[in-house]
Amino acid sequence: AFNGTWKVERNENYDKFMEQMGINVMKRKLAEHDNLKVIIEQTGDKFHIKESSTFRTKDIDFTLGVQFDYALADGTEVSGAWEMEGDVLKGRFTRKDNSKVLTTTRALVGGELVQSYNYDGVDAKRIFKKA
Ligand code: MYR
Repeated sequence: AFNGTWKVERNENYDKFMEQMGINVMKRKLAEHDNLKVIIEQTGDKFHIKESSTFRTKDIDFTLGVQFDYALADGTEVSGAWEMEGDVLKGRFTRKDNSKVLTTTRALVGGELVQSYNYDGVDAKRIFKKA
């Protein structure tokens, strides 16, 4: 059900979230308008994701429940895994530099893909529309 091409349409509290992540104001301004596009291909419990934005393009492969490494667009490295709970993807990732946890979910809400983020007490959302 997550399969498809998703383009970010709007953000909620994303600037505050990135600030909590320690990202400077110039990068935050650019990241707020990064035109993020994710192409999701799920086959069973395996996912292939093509991420593209004004910062980079990147291919990611993961299997539900299996830990993998990922670098955020600013270079911050995390390690963690996605799990499926009902119809919701739940991710739990740990920053390698400070061991703090970043949790994230992906859910389909009214035809939109809603990705939520939590880091160090700050929540944000990015909402994607199907291309
Ligand atoms: C994916 O499923 O797209 C790849 C794995 C994602 C791992 C964690 C995502 C956290 C992204 C946070 C970005 C916030 C930048 C401050």
